[in-house]
Amino acid sequence: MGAVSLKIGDGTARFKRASLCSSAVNLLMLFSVITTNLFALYAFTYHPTKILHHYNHNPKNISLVSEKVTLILGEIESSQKKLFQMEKELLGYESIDLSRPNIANELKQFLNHHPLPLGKDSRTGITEMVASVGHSCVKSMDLLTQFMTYKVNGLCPDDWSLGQKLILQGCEPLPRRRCFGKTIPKIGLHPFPNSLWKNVSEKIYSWSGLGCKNLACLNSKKLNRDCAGCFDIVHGYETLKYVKARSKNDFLIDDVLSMGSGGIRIGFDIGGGSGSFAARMAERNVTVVTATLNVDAPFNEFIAARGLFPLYLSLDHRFPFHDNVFDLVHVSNGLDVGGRPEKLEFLMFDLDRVIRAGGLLWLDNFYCSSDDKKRALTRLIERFGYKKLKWLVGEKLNGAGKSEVYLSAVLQKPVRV
Ligand SMILES: *[C@@H]1O[C@H](CO)[C@@H](O)[C@H](O)[C@H]1NC(C)=O
Ligand SMILES: *[C@@H]1O[C@H](CO)[C@@H](O)[C@H](O)[C@H]1NC(C)=O
Ligand SMILES: CC(=O)N[C@H]1CO[C@H](CO)[C@@H](O)[C@@H]1O
Repeated sequence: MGAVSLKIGDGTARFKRASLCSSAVNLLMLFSVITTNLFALYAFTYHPTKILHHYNHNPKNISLVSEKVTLILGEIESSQKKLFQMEKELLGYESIDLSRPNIANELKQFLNHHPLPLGKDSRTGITEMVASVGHSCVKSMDLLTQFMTYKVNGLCPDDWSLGQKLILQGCEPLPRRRCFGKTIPKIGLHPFPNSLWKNVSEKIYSWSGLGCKNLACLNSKKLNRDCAGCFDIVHGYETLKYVKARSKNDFLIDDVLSMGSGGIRIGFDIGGGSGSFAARMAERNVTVVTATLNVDAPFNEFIAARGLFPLYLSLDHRFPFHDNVFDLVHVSNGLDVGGRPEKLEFLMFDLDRVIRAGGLLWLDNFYCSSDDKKRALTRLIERFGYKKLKWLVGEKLNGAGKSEVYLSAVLQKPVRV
């Protein structure tokens, strides 16, 4: 069985390759651009005139000319194909080689292309069904094979954390499976909106693969910059967030809502911890989707138990929303992408894409590890031409008594023509 190439270009590209590799790709791209242009120059400027001049006493020879041009074009096409192939090999995402040994049979089943029974679909132009799986999965074949080893129609192994590990390694989206996921009885769920701020039995969450096995343990930890004790939604600081400011960097939800032109009805929260932002918004009749993985805690299940909408998605994935849909996007430290400027740019452009004109981008206590970083972020934001409705750079002391710089801002997306 030969290699099965994967669908690429669906926005799942990761940016984890070594910079050496990306500069090689850049060089290739440059080379490709130059050769293409040279060929074009050759084909359309210099050569034809010469040929035409040579044969212009007989118009029938024009077919000879067009023959030559066709040859040249064929030459261009084949060299572009070669370059494309080289580039793919460098990036390492050409295909998952299903012929190699120890590949799970279910992975082969899932990835095999299925020709459409009636040939080409006239509406979409596609001729076969392809399965969508992250191209970086090819780098985690052992884990992926483990993930795809299960009994068809049986119970899936209790391995959600294995799936998440793959996602964190860039294997996103994961392949689909044909086994039944583990179910946990969801007993004692409260009706909405009471569910927003009420405890439920912690037995309804999946604790496998997690260091903590209960909420008390989670609450004693700083799980990330936006979640220190964030699972205590009855007594904790979580109950004050967005309605009572601790520092001038904390904007209040009602203040921000009053800035939205045309009304704020739907929003997207990135890195939203246990979902309290969406909960406060729900109380104001605003529907917010909260994007989070389950790193170190059952964030998704917790958010869902509150009657809110969790979106299990890494930040490296293109947002699964159409352009210009959200009235508001709220981002806290999710934007922290490890100092790769181009990565932050891709993220910002994708954020910008999903916000509607006149919609708001709320940067909430974004931690700037250095002055350079703050300047870079400021320059990037200014490039988008947002109106700064609020802009505040503040300092806070961290646990170790060291001062840290935070940026909070409410920005309004302009109408671009
Ligand atoms: C709710 O759960 C938290 C743990 O997350 C606990 O500390 C708190 O006492 C519980 N509150 C009530 C009213 O049961
Ligand atoms: C939310 O919607 C309900 C039902 O339409 C309404 O009764 C309530 O006043 C609204 N709340 C706010 C804060 O707008
Ligand atoms: C150089 C060349 O091939 N010239 C040809 C142009 O076309 C005439 C008629 O078709 C031929 O007789 C020539 O040989």
